[in-house]
Amino acid sequence: MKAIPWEDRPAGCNDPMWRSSLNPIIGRYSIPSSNSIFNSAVVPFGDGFAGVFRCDNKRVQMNIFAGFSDDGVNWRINHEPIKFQAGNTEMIESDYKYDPRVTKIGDRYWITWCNGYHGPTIGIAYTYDFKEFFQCENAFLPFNRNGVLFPAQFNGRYAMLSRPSDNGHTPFGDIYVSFSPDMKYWGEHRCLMKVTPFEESAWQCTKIGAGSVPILIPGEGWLMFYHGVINTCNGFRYSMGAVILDENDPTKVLHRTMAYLLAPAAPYELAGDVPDVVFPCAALHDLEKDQVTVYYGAADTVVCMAHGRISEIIDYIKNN
Ligand code: BMA
Repeated sequence: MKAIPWEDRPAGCNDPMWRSSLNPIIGRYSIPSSNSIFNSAVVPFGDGFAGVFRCDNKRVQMNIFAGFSDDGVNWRINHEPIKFQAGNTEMIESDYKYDPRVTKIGDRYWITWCNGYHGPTIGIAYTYDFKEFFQCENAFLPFNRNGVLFPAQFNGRYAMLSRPSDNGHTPFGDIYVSFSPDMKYWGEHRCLMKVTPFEESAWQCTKIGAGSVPILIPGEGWLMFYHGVINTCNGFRYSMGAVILDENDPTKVLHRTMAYLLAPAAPYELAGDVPDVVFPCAALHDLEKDQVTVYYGAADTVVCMAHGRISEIIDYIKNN
C-alpha cells in the first residue's frame, strides 16, 4: 500500500489530533465549475488513491465527482460529475447529490451519499474502477443523511450507519445502524447512539452523524469518526469526535468521546460559505505505522486533513 499522507505532531502540540500544514488541500475553485469543494471521501486505489468529491457549482447545485491522486494530497478531480448507469434497479431520479462516502467491500467500491429524492435520503452506487458507476436503490425513505457502510459484513449482511432527519437544516438527529442481505432491502434498524445531554458534552447535544468508514482496530473494535453539532446564537457549529463499536456487534457502542477531537478554530474552518464547520467524511489509516489521516470539509468550502496516532486516539476516546 502507498504511504498515507502524514505529518508528525507539531512541537508543543498536546492535542490528540492535529491539522495538516498543507490545509486546505483542495481549494474551492479547484475545478472550473466549482463554487466550493468539501465533505468528500477518499480511499486507497491502485498505486495511489481515488475519491468522490462534493463540488457545488456556481449555481450552487450539489453533485459528486470522481478524482485521483498519487499521494492523497494533490488531487485531479474530473471536471464532469459522475454519470451513473443502472445498478440493482432502474435509474432513480436525483435532484441533488452531496456528502459522499466510499467503502471498499470485496471487489468493489460502494458510494453512499445524500440523494435528493423528494427530499434527502441515502443513495447507493458501486464502481470497480472509478470510471463506470452503477446506481442502486436508495437505502431508505426520505428523510435521511450521513449514510456510511461498514467495510465488512455481519452474518452475511451489509451494515449501514445513517441519521434520520428532516427536509431542512435538521435540528435533531441520532445515529442508527441498519442491515441488508443484498444492498437493496434494508431493515433491522437499531438506534446506535444519541445526542448527549447539554451539561455533559454540549458540542454534540443537538445532532450527530456518522462520518468516516469504520476502521477495524484489532482487539479494540470499530473506530469511527463522526460529527456533532451544537445550536448556538449564531447557528449550528460542527465538531468531530470518535466512537469505538463492538467488533462483532456494530449495534454496540463501547467508548465514545465526550471531549471533541477537532472543533472549528483554524481560519478556513471559521470562515467560508458556512462558518464553524468541521465535517469528517473519510479516513486513511496505516495500522503498522499507527497513523490515521481524516479528511474533512471545512466551512462547507474546502477539503482539509487532520492526523493522529491511532493508539493515542483510542486512549483519548476511552479516557474522555
Ligand atoms: C448539513 C449538510 C452538510 C453540511 C452541514 C453544515 O446539514 O448539508 O453537507 O456540511 O449541514 O452546513
